[in-house]
Amino acid sequence: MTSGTGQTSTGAGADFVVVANRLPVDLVIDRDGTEHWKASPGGLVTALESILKANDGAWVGWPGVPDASPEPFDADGIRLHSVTLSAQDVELYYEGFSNGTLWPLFHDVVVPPEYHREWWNAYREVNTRFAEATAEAAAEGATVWVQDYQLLLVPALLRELRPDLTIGFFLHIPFPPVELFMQLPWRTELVEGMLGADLVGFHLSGGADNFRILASRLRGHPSVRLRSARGRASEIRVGDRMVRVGAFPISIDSASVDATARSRETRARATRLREELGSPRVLMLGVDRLDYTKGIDVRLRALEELFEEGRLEPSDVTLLQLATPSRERVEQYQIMRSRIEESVGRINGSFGEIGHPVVTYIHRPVPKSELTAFYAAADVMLVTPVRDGMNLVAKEYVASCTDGDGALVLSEFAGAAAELRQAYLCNPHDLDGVKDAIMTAVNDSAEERRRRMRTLRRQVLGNDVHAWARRFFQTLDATSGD
Ligand code: GDG
Repeated sequence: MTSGTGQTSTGAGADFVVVANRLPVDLVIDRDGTEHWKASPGGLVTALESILKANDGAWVGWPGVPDASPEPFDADGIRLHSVTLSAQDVELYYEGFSNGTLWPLFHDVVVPPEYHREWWNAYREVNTRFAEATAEAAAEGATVWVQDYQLLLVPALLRELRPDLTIGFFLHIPFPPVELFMQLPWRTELVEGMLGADLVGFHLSGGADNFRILASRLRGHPSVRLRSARGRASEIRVGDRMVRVGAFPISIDSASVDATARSRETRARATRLREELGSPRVLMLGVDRLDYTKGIDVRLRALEELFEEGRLEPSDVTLLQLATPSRERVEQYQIMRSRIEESVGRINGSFGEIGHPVVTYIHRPVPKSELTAFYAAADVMLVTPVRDGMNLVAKEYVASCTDGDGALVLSEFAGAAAELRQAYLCNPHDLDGVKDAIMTAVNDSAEERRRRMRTLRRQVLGNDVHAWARRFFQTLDATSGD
């Protein structure tokens, strides 16, 4: 059997296939040219691992290095199928259409999206390659789960190749209002691509509503609202098929984060960290991929003004800001990085003391265990995106706050705000509002902070990523069985 990646695969295919831009492992090529694989265990792998193993599962994705085309291989009981991307594919499909067009458009045009036919052609071509690789990897009647905005065309392309499959699609980022989506020269193709799925999932019902309205405006696909036990859903008629659309707010492996945070090593590391940072009265924390949607600049401006106005005493406060490198070849990311680093320098120049900066800024990834210690050590977590599909960092902080004394300042524009109502919510476009939320979080009594955190922890520990995947599959099963 020849796969869409031009490689030979063996066996009759998998009963359950996940399709995502990236494989759950990265191919690493050392300086001397030797190749090895490194696990990149994201939330999705954690959520799907047991289902993948129990169902003869496979994963289709890009190994993260241009032109790499390894044979399908097994890793931890999951069969991995690589889709080969050339350096030009990475530039046009990934950095271009995915991250220069769709990402900013779907995040409320925080920066202007660019529309280039060359990017679109590459996107369509690469999506076709993913669909072909998946068609080869899936057994007769298999269930396929396509992930995210890089692969919006895959559901329809795959259905054409393999009408026997049950296809789910989940979008990890917000789905924009109709008025914004309509800017896309290729809007019809993209919506039809998504409608190739049996179930289209979003984090929030607002995204699902936007999609439903768009599908009926653009192509006259009629839709009906459904009432389900777990909230609203709807169905869209596409020819003789019904496509179900619903909200499935993603979560984290809460129990595992909680256990790591409780461990003796983490607690010791958290104590040491506070000492290393000069034992501040208030330790604030920001953890983000360095992305212009995350509002790192917003929180820095808020802090700077609070220091200037004397509402916060610099010697009392330290902000630890972890900004993991991301999409570094995309121009808007370079611009944002310079702006953030300039602010950090300015704030430290004005308010830091020798040996004691007020902002400690780290621009490199840290190990997961270290990250959990950061969460456990922090008094106030700052999550201030101008738009975010969900924001798992907010949930990870809550799960790590095992002593119950911590405060989450959370943007209303993060999907997580729909569930985490007891956070110190703020509008990131209203700087005074952000400052007030930070001050309330700092000045509230320990009792009030604990009361809020108790409710937040109930929410996060009671709704984990396993429940998320279960709900999606139950709905997908019900949809395909109709
Ligand atoms: C997209 C959507 C949605 C960060 N730095 C390090 C590190 N991280 C981990 C965090 C967290 C993850 O990365 C980031 O997840 P977010 O949800 O905050 O944001 P996106 O990357 O933008 O994710 C988002 C998500 O998809 C899921 O659907 O919530 O809205 O934009 O898990 O912990 N992990 C380690 N070192 C780091 O330095 N180990």
